[in-house]
Amino acid sequence: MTTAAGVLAALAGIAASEALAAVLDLRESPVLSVGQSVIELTPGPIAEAIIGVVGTADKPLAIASVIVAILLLGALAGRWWVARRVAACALVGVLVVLAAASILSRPYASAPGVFACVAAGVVVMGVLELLLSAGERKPADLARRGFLRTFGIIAVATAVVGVGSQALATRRRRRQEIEDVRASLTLPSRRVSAPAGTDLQVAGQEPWLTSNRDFYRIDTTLSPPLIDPADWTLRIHGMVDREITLTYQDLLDRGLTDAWITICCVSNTVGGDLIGNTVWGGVPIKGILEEVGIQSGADALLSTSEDGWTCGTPLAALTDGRDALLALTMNGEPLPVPHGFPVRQVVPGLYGYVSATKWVTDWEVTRFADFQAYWTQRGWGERGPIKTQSRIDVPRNSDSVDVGDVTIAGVAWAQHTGIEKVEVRVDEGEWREATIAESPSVDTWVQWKIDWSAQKGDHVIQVRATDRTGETQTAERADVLPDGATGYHGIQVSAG
Ligand SMILES: Nc1nc2c(c(=O)[nH]1)N[C@H]1C(S)=C(S)[C@@H](COP(=O)(O)O)O[C@H]1N2
Ligand SMILES: [Mo]
Repeated sequence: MTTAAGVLAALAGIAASEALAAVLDLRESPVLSVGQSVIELTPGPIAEAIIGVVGTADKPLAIASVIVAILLLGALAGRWWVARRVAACALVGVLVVLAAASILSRPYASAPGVFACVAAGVVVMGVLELLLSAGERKPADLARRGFLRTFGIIAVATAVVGVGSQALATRRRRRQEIEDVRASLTLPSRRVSAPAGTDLQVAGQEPWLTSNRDFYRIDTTLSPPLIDPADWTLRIHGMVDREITLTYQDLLDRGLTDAWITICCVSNTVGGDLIGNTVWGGVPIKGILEEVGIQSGADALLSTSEDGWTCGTPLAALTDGRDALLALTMNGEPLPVPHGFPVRQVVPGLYGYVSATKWVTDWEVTRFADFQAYWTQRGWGERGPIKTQSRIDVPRNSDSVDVGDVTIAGVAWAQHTGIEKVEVRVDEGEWREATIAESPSVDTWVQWKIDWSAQKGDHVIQVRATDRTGETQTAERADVLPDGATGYHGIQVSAG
């Protein structure tokens, strides 16, 4: 019993240290570090003899022997725990000190690494205490049952933590590999700044050009797919004359087109911030579809991502000449991993859920009548054209402003139609037309601003936009479900 408790306590300690190493993102876990130290401290001739026998398995062998040694010493600590507590604690303490010394002697010596060793020691003693001390004051029968139950619980927890931390560590390494590949790519488009006149530079206003870092992110994945561009392919099939499979290099060979496009989420509430604007670099989807030849009767492109998310896009929007792209870059950089690296779709004028497939790997040309995509299965609209909207960014809702001159500013969007005018009213008075900034295309949002002479008291400010077909956004409030929110954005401020 005491031996089993000791071994389990040692395993729990190892699992805890591995978990901390994974969570704290350590270069080496304590076990790995001690294994390295063992290899380095093994005298040359002995090391050579070992390598002669086991070959390149010397590293796994070193780690395995470290683990076996820890388990044996754990068993010993278990046997000593009840009768020779001080000796048992000292044994655990010596192990912790040795592991910490090993960590500190490594090139990437780290305080968190030492912390992981100490925590492991605490876990070992905690488990021994739980398993072996609780039974001391109970009749043998009860004690045995209690021991088995506690033993089972700790064993399961140890297994879960152990496996989980290995999985996390593996994923971390893979993410780093993909980030390194991404950083080493040199693509033919470069980071750019906002074209002149697009940003009104009103203090507190969101920039016209959204940085990759600040770009909203929406997807159904818990952790983004990690795809090496060298392995990426896009299979195109369905109602086409020729099935083809494209590689990343195929796309690069076609040359990248840059386009300013504001994308937004159907879940963006009135006044919300699930919207961002940047320059995307990619290959026009239209040309690719012409190459494969769309058969008559097809009206949809069903795209699937590496993680199995699906999206149905009207073929009309992909072939009418707008800048619908298979994008490789976002503001001149390879797509960030969370935004679809290595390749995603971007289509002006459609909400993301029906157009902007990230990590896209499969295209089926088909009919809307023949499938339902991820969100349409869940009650969202089939087509998802973006609704004209406007938002007040300055002042903020509930702000206090000074009496007198106040600048009201914000953004408005009607992707692929363009914004004709933006109007603002205070306290349901007359609509007054705001100044609209420049925009390089009808596919982006525009900034607007207007001066207001605030009088003392509380006020309600509202905004509305009119698109270039002359249609003014509706005042009628609609929820985001099923196909996008409507209504005027309004804020309350008090002037004093
Ligand atoms: N693979 C995949 N692509 C996806 C999604 C997703 O869940 N999975 N979400 C879509 C939705 S709803 C939106 S609004 C946009 C958001 O893109 P972003 O995260 O780059 O801003 O991605 C779209 N592409
Ligand atoms: Mo979305």
